[in-house]
Amino acid sequence: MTRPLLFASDLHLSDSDPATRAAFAEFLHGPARQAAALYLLGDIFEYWAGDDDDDPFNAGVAAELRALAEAGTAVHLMHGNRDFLLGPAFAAAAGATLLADPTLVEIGGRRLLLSHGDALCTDDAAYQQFRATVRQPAWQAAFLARPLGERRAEIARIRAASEMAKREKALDIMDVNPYAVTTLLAQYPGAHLIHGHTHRPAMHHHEVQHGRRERWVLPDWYGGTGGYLEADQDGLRFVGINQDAAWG
Ligand code: LP5
Ligand code: MN
Repeated sequence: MTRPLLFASDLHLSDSDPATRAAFAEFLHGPARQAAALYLLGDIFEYWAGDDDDDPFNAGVAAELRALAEAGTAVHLMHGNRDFLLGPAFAAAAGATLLADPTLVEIGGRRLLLSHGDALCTDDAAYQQFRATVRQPAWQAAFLARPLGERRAEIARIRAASEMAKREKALDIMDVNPYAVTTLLAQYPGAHLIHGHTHRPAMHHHEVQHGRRERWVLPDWYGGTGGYLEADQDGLRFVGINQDAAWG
């Protein structure tokens, strides 16, 4: 029996949702211990202002991830659109590796392409423009050079602007674009896609290069409920946390 790989995203961990924080701790001490590796595919935190943020909440999460890594489960982190400033200091504290988006992994002869998913929402032009700005290394360096308090205030402004903007957007532009999905998968022959971000857990099929590829969309975590995707030599399956996983 090979130990499984587990995939989760969009936990949005913060002080203001203690039930989800507790559910995550239980998950790290339970199913995650049996896994060969845990992949957290972005938006692990509600937002990330920089690795120098000394909030003990963050240190607590890092310590629990490190304990998991030290118990023998490899921990991998990918950036989301809310925590793309997670850096090498946090990764080191968490005993984790930071993955590029996308990253290809393999288990049981299956190729799995991992992504947060926001880059595939190509119809959301305003977001893609914002993303292109804030993902520039020079821009990030300048932002991180500002005092923590200023950064937090700027993030609060952006979050408010984002919430306003989302209210005006049609639901379908905030989902992945099918053409962006097939274009990405065409670069990775035979691979299936796993992503989060949209909070629309499901398994979809896409025709790519005369083959049928799967796209597994991870659930978000909220108010103590959540879920993850498990992959082993027998295949992939959703597992719910404090709820039924009726998505697959
Ligand atoms: O996260 P979610 O799912 O609610 O919404 C996303 C998109 N919004 C975002 C913004 C984040 O939620 C909040 C910011 C996190 C902290 C970032 C760290 C530090 C950055 C420092 C910046 C100074 O990602 C939302 C999508 C939605 O997903 C669905 O895909 O629609 O996108 C928007 O709403 C963006 C708006 O359309 C346009 C941008 C508004 C903000 C403008 C502020 C100007 C700042 C200048 C910097 C270039
Ligand atoms: Mn996201």
